[in-house]
Amino acid sequence: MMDMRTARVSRATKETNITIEVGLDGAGTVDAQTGIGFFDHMLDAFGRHGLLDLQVDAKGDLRVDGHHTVEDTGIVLGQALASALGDKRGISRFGQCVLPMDEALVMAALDISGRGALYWDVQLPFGMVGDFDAQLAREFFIALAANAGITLHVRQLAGDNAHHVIEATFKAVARALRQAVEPDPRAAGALPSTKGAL
Ligand SMILES: [Mn+2]
Repeated sequence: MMDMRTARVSRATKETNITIEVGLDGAGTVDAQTGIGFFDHMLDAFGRHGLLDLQVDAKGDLRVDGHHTVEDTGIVLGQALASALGDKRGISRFGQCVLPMDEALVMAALDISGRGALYWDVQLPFGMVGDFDAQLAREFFIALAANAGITLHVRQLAGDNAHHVIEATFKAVARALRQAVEPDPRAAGALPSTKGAL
């Protein structure tokens, strides 16, 4: 049995002030307060379907727009995930999910590689979903992948409703992440890498 893998990260700039607590071995209990209702809805889905315990307190310069708040939340969540993962011994490392949500179908595949990068093929329209700029979904995942040190592929296979496509994206990444951070019972605590480092 691994120790509880949790982290708390705070980050303050002239644009945002964000504190995130995450538990990888959680129950999907989420309290997300970002001032952007649709983004709170996405973080709620992310924690619930990733079985993360997640607290997000983000105060950003929403008088400008949501960009800094969403991007910086991705940075801090990525840092918190990396910290909670610790030395990464015994994890499954890879995860994937093809997630349907009504007409939308989104694939996520990820590798907790230590090399953070997003490979994104999702066709989202310009414009808002509620109070959330649809373009910010990509910005969030760029920041998350870079700061968590995960190789993240996200690919839209179908879908034309922006709410569905974005929500399917968050859920697919969450399910893939849940698989990848899960302890591999056959690994006996070893690091899943041939080069001895992740
Ligand atoms: Mn929804």
